[in-house]
Amino acid sequence: LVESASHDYNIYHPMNEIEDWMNQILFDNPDIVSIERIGRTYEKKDINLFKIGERSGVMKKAIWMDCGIHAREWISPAFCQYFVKQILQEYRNGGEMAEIMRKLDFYVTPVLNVDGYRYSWVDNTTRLWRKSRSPGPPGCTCYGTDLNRNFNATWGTFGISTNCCSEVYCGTGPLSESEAAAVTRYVEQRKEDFLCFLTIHSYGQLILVPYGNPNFTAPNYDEMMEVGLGAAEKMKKVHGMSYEVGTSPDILYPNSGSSRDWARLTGIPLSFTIELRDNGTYGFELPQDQIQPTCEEAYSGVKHIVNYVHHK
Ligand code: ING
Ligand code: ZN
Repeated sequence: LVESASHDYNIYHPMNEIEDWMNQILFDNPDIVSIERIGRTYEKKDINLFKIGERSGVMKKAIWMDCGIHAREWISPAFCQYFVKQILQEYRNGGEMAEIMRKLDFYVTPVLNVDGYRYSWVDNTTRLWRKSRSPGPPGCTCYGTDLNRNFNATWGTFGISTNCCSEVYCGTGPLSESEAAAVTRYVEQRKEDFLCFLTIHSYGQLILVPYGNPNFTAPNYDEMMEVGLGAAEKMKKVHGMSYEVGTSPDILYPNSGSSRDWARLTGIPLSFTIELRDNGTYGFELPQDQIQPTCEEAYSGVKHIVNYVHHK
């Protein structure tokens, strides 16, 4: 039933192959999958989103997941691909996931930073690109804004740089980047329907909860910590890997302008950043033989969060 059998989930794929795979998934599962373009990148490439769930007469609640906001974090789009394959398979098998997908839709963007991701595939010299690919402001010759510093969440305050050559350049203003604006516009438009916002990164093996700004605490911080700790516990059971749970100021350092913080601020009750493997041995260049185990453990963590949302 679920075809796309020719797609190898244990290797990293360039953007054109991910696009072909998306179309194949749509072709094979037209009853429960649709694709929507949420916007265009600086280089005028489509940013495509899957909507996955059983069709229903009423507006369904939904869970958001984006991958590949940072170009070099190749394990992140690999996880979105695995996640989509897995929920479709489980839906067809009629288990717990079929039940969940009657009630909830999954909105999955496999690659948000399309320009950056394509650039990271050009050659060895661009492999570790992180940012978008828009040119800097007049007078600055560097390219790219850190999309995870560009959202409207105490923008430009912590963990950022105003130097356009920096890896954490926050842009000329909130949502100066079309990619961040696309997510914001799309989610804002029906934000009452989104029960949970998940944004997938690497590396560090962390589950981060809002906020990156140490001066603010989410009203349901305790709830998010409990759900996050539950997810980490499930993840450890799969291959024994530990994932730390907390806010970024508590675990590492403060930041601002992240999509996770913006999602919670705009009213989505649960919001998490998941930092996949590893802990720095290979960093962003995680070997392909770790794709499967990383996806298996992450899936088990995400499933814990999804189950919580479903039963809440
Ligand atoms: N890390 C995230 C980033 O945007 C983060 C999240 C922020 C982690 C602050 C730790 C501290 O920088 C990655 N890897 O992108
Ligand atoms: Zn990242």
